[in-house]
Amino acid sequence: MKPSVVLYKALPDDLRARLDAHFTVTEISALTPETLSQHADLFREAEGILGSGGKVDGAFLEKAPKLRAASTVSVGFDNFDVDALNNCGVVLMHTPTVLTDTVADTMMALVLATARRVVESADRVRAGEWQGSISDDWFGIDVHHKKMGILGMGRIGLALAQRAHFGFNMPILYNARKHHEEAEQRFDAQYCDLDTLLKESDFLCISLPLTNQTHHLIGREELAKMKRSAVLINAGRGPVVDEEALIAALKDRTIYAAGLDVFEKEPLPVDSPLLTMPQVVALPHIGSATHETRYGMAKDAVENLIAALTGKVEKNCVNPQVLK
Ligand code: 8YV
Repeated sequence: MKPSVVLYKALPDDLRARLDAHFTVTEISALTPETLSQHADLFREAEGILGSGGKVDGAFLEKAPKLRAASTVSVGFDNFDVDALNNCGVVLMHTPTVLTDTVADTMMALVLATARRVVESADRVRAGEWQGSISDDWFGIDVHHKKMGILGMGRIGLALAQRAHFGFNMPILYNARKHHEEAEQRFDAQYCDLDTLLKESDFLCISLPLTNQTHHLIGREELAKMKRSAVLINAGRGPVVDEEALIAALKDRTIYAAGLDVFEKEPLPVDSPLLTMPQVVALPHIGSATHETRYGMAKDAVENLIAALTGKVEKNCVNPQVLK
């Protein structure tokens, strides 16, 4: 008998067919407390789950006693309690490589959009405000040759450094848990402590996962250390930045602008003060959202689940220790 799998994200037909060839698959709309109780029988039998979004913690695992593998269509896995998975011997698979360039492109788009006031200017044109040659109240700030500060030098940070160094002649500063030799050799990136990064960066780009250590890493004190002309970009996870402190800093002009793809609460509530500020570019978590990359992520997630449930895991595993 084929193992039972609960799918909580729609897949392209060809990938769904691959999954069906290996497993008995039942698709549900999403992974929420409601669907969990609604489909309790399915989860009780499930050996695998595949999807994105939704909390997978100790309480979930109690309801899925036969679970052996979870495959997330994302690089981030902050909605999984990895300790609880380890205790239950559940393998967690993710998609860390396929989205790197796409997310770095999104970050660069936010850098350009905020600095050059792209969204705001386009809105003003649409509103009929372009009536003659533009005055300096339309001007933005340069990107090229400015200091690019990268907080978190993983795959995405490295791809951002490459764009900034070769494409925009930007000196690269970075802070990470440890030195990144490749970034230093290829892009002349300078390692510095967080304080120096905050003080020196013209663009502070956050590319960190959400963990207990990174939650609210950037708060009121950190924002106060930044240059008044600096721009904050976050495309990692919203709660790395204390959003209330960021709103205050933008209101007080402590920093120049913010480009945000992620928020403490998603979708961003429509009454968020961030949406009233022209110096904020807010995107709906589109970091990896291109047709090509989302297909690639789904494909990796399908292959990851097949590998995990057939005991042939070679890559993309968050907790390989449970395989031993
Ligand atoms: C999407 C992401 O949010 O990969 C991640 O960690 O944040 C994004 O790519 C999403 O999870 C795609 O399903």
